[in-house]
Amino acid sequence: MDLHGLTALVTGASSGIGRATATALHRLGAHVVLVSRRQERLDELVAALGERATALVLDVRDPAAVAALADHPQLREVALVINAAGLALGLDPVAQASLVDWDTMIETNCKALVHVTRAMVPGMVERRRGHVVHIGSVAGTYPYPAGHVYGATKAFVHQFSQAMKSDLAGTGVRVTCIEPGMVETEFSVVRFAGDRERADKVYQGMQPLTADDIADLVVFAVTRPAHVNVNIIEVMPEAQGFGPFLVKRAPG
Ligand code: NDP
Ligand code: 8X3
Repeated sequence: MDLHGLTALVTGASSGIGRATATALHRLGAHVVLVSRRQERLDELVAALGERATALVLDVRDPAAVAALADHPQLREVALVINAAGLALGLDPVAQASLVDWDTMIETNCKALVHVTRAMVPGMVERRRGHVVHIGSVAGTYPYPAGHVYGATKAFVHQFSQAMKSDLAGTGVRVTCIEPGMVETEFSVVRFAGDRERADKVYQGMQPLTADDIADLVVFAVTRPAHVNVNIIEVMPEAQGFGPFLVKRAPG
């Protein structure tokens, strides 16, 4: 499908899923507006993409900067919003985990995502055209040890997305939540505070998904005919699965 003439706002565009999605949407003809905090990464992507790409350096946790997106000249007619900015921090059990990390995950994965959405959706409803894609996670549905707050933020994204669908039905604005399992990006390097060796171990001996695999699914969702809304896509590497319930038994 041709996305020529459409504008896509992509948060988290400096790396991983956001970057791959921005690149894929641009390849299909969209003008991409790239948001993240790292200017040099965005500048490098804009240079690689050439025309139809704009870098907007901002922290999505800054409510004023996010609210101002609604009036940005490049976003007045925005058709696609891809909420990919997000992160996991730490993998310590609930009694030891860092409250600062918890706050950062909640502020980024939940609060910032709803602020970006709230800034963009009114214009889309007015124009009777738009599509919001959230990047959730399997961690929002299936618990795993030390996944507590990260998983809870993604459960929030899942439910927010579904509830948005209720409100937006009939407005011409679509909403999709894509919920991946393991994708090799900078995700684990960020989770383990820059410890690349520990991050690499997460993907050792198995084939994880790639950011391009997820970008393909975003493209699939946004290129369906206008009457088709893909609600949720859950996706995992072939090598990932589910564990059994944990039962702690009394000794003896
Ligand atoms: P990356 O770390 O590669 O990318 C994360 C992106 O989010 C970066 O571009 C980063 O940009 C941006 N970001 C983080 N915090 C902020 C902020 N405060 N303001 C603006 N931008 C921010 O990870 P992924 O691509 O893997 O992650 C993308 C999304 O996918 C996240 O929501 C993640 O939870 C989700 N996900 C990832 C999975 C995985 O296994 N990789 C699986 C399931 C879901 P910068 O640092 O430049 O600001
Ligand atoms: C990240 C997916 O399985 O590493 O959202 O928690 S997982």
